[in-house]
Amino acid sequence: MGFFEKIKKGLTKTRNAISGLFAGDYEVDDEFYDELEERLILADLGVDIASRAVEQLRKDAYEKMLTTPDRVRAGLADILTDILDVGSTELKLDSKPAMVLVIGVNGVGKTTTIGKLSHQLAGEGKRVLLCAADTFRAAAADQLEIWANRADVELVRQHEGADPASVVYDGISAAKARGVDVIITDTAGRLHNKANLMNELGKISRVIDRELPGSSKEVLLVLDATTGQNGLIQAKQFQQIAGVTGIVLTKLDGTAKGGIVIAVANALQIPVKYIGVGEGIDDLMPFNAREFVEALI
Ligand SMILES: Nc1nc2c(ncn2[C@@H]2O[C@H](COP(=O)(O)OP(=O)(O)OP(=O)(O)O)[C@@H](O)[C@H]2O)c(=O)[nH]1
Ligand SMILES: [Mg+2]
Repeated sequence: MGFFEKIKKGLTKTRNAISGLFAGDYEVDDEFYDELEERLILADLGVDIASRAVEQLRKDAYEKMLTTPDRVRAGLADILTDILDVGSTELKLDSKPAMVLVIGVNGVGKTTTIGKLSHQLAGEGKRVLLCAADTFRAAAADQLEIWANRADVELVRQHEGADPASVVYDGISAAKARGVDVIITDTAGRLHNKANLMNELGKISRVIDRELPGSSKEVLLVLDATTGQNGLIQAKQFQQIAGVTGIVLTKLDGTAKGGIVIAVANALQIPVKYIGVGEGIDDLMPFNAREFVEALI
């Protein structure tokens, strides 16, 4: 199944709510735009972007004489795709080894995403090593180990309670010694407002920069799409501490309304690189802005 089919199902409710407005053949008026703005806000785009997008749409519609709902819809799709276009959606993994650091609050899907991503990278012929820097609970490393086995990739772990930064150090040493292409580091879920845990993340980041100077480093912030606008606040804090290079939005197969993808990309000017559309190993899709917008509206 392609990107479009996979996300289309999860976004059915949002799409139905928005696209109902575009059905039929009538002349659009002020009331139409007001209603559209409201429906975009309800779809989790946030007040800011919803009003900006609709304002732009009114202008475009006037200039390009888009008078039918059908053509206005196409105009809106262009605007939303533009908002999502804030940088390359591909992972930059040029050095050997390259580092992918995966961060986010509790339970958003970090470990699962790592399992799926290692499967993809291994499928491309890359040698992948997982680094279990979530030492908070023993079960966390066990969970990562299960994914390592499923994806048939390597794993470095220590005992429960070990210093996460030292696990990262070990992982990097092992990767260098073994000729690994990509290290993917799992971290403990942490609330963005817990200072000591955020500092720990800063320390991990510094170890990576020290041990892998000049190497490719992707910092993927995983956000649960069903948490809506709260994801925005989390993202800003993580961005400050760890310099996020890409967003992964998970659970878009569930009750998520989808608009949060646009809100986050816009607020942070960080590209969405992947979306999670299920719990299985194949349920991670590289992000495609145009197709996402088409599925959304
Ligand atoms: N439906 C759905 N469930 C997902 C997706 N990604 C992860 N999950 C589920 O979300 C739950 C939490 O996933 P984890 O990968 O353990 O999340 P985590 O961020 O590592 O959690 P902590 O390490 O405790 O912070 C699990 O039940 C996953 O199966 C997704 O894209 N869709
Ligand atoms: Mg985890």
